[in-house]
Amino acid sequence: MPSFRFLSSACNSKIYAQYSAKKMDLFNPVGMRLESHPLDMNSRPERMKVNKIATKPFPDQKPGTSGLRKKVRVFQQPHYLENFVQSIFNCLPESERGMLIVGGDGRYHNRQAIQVILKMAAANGFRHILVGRQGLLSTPAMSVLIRKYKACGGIILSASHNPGGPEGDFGIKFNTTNGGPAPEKLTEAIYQQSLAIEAYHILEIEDISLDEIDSCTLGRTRLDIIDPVEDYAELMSRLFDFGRIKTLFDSGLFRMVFDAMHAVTGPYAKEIFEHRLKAPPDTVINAVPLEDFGGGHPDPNLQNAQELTSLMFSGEAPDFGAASDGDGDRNMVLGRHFFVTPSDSLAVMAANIHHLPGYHSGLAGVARSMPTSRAVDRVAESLGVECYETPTGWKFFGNLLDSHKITLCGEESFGAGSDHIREKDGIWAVLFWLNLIAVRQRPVSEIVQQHWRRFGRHYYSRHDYEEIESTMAEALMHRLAEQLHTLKGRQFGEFRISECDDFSYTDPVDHSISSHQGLRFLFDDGSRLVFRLSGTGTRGATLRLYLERYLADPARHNLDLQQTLAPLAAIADDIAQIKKYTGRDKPSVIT
Ligand code: G16
Repeated sequence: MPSFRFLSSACNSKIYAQYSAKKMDLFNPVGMRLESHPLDMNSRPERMKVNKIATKPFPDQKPGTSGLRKKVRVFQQPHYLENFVQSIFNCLPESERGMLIVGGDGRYHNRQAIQVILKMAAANGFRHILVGRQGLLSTPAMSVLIRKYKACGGIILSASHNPGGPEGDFGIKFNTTNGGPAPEKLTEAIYQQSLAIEAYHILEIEDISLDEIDSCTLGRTRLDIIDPVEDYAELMSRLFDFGRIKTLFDSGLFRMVFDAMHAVTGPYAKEIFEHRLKAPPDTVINAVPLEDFGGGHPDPNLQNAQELTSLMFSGEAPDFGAASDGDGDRNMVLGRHFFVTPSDSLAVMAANIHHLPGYHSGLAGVARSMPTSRAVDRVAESLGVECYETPTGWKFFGNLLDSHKITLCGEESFGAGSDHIREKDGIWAVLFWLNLIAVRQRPVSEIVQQHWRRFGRHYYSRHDYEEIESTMAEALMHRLAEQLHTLKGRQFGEFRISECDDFSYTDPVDHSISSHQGLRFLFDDGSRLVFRLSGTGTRGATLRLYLERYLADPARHNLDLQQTLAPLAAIADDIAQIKKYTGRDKPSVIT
């Protein structure tokens, strides 16, 4: 168990004083079972008042690719957060309301939302709650904790890589008992609950201080404020060869910079890279989590991680650079003057995983989201293991991981992970690369170029058209889908469309079907175009165009990326009329 301190504390005494003084009545509006508290606390269960608050449904609480994401001010509407949280709880049978874990990425509105959730969780009969100190927990750490302590689930407050602050975004997602994002069946059930909700339940208590590691009781619920880093760091030290990575830093010849982007991974990175692996104290930059991420956009890509990117392409560039996003599940890795695309990163990981102590037995299989480049498919083929193609969204990897069909998975959207948890994991990916560099004793650029020589290079890029009018975005997709049957076989210069479809996925484990997951166009030469609308934006619609071109010849592995993809971008505009529908003559973000 984590290092809980069972002391009578500020947290305890404040609450006890309040409730013994007011002698409030506990009633049980949800008919929850009030068996005696299973845990031997240094305190007695207090009688606290549970309020049943009447509410009306909001029509817009349908979770997207990853939970419910909206502008902060949407979440600040009275009852908005409460309705969604109660809808989650209503989907959990009372008998299963054991341990709940709560935490977030520290963004604006986190602190207020966490107080509401703690009070609601206690009122709804959860027997035990763990919350990260200061309300902080990265998404991967949440997954670690749920699995380690066999919790019935966790609530993460984050809008991931979306900007924060009063004008920024906020989000809430629920992870289930396997530590992974709620599958579609559950998110749909939560949505249906939100459309029918009439009341929610909440304890009437003052806010709880979350600043120190501590324990207390909320009525019959035990609450532990825990170190958000400890369990996560401990798992990482078992997966990777920390001794070997330490020698890399000890040598004094290897320099790394990790940009935490003022988001949640600052404390994790400081502990793991600087304290445990003994990297120099200035290795982690922008390490203090801030409510508005210091005004930045906590999305680790070449455009948003500007400080790191400039450094990595400067004369002062260290050997290795990395960054993670708002909630710590995304990663970007760079060598000196060299960017590793997330798709290539996944393929290199797959080809080298046997070098790492936590993965000696190699790969059971791999998976990638459909728009992710097919670089990893080639590795899987050469290793003779299955490569699964899933829709965008980490939740689709859950069943494959749980049934041991895959060991490693990843997405073009700067996400990679393994069967160690059920989320993508930013710091894990950075440690993977550090361990690999320590074993191979080669710079990042050489490791990747060697990989290309062996497997060929998939030139790959994503063009985003953000905040376009939703009706126009849907019209573009609709028109393109209607043309699928006429486009098959069409020639565009040297490129010919050999196959095209509206991607549909049948989960090999539970056989559930997810349709309309993006439009794919495959070309004779192995090139590919994919169109889909983002499921994580909070304003208008975002059209994502994914471009991929495969070149096997090593003499053509050092071409300019966007120039190499330009003929495909022109075909994309031709078939989808992007300029006409979006009103833009170029993408807003290119990654
Ligand atoms: C989320 C999901 C990812 C997905 C990404 C992009 O990431 O967890 O699985 O790839 O969104 O989704 P979309 O293309 O629909 O915007 P994160 O890091 O935002 O949680």
